[in-house]
Amino acid sequence: MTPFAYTIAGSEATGGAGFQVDLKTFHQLGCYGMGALTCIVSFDPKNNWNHRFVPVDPQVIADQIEAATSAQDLDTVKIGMLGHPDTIDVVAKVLEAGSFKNVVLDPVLICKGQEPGQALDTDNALRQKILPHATVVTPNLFETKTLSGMDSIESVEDLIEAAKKIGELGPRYVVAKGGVELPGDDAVDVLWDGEKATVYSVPKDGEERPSGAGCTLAAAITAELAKGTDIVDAVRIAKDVVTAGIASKVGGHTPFDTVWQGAYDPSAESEVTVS
Ligand code: PXL
Repeated sequence: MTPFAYTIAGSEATGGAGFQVDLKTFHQLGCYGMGALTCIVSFDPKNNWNHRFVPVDPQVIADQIEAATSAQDLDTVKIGMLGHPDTIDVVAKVLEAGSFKNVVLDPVLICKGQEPGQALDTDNALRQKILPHATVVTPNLFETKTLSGMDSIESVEDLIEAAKKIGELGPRYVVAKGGVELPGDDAVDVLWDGEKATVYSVPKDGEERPSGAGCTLAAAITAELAKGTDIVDAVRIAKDVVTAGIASKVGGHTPFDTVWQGAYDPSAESEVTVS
């Protein structure tokens, strides 16, 4: 039977992040993609490509989730950008009902263009109301520092330490991403499962972070969990999808490139070293 993968995320109108990336990734990995839109982000080319952000009405978010979960038995969901405390309340209620076996949370903490006060309320609500329901959380280096409370993360050992601290906040698995910012020649991610750390490495491909890498990683983990893949392999496959997508990144009239999910070849040998 076709596996179903579900996302609750925001639209990013250029197709380089958010909901659009999630559906492309689900499809590339053989899942039937479905989702609820939480907000609409339209970058502003007249203003340095900053974010213009519009939240979707909370009742409309609830209606979308009702439609999808009534149409199919969904057990795996990715949570992307929520962006507003009212959105978080709606999604928290859905997660509290406990019908999802796998909840993959990409903890998008900052959206440029939001009021700083409201952004802080959103971050706090995410931490208090969504994070405890996550099966997997996938913070980038900035989010890892924020969620762990560690001032500096300069090594793989620091990244493991931070992942352990985030694990204490509730999620079963923590995938802390070093990305291009963590010093060293490799892009390193750490999976903490409550008992041990698994370290995933590939050589860095440039020093810029293309748009959509984080969304692609979390969506690919979601797709693999929906297919029944175990977490250690799901993270490795997801990192292969991102690595292939960065090698074939797409440029445009934007100051950033974006990851191309269609570049991933499941029959190719893995590029990721796992230890
Ligand atoms: O990459 C984080 C992200 C997620 N979701 C949406 C976004 C962005 C970044 O721009 O716009 C909708």
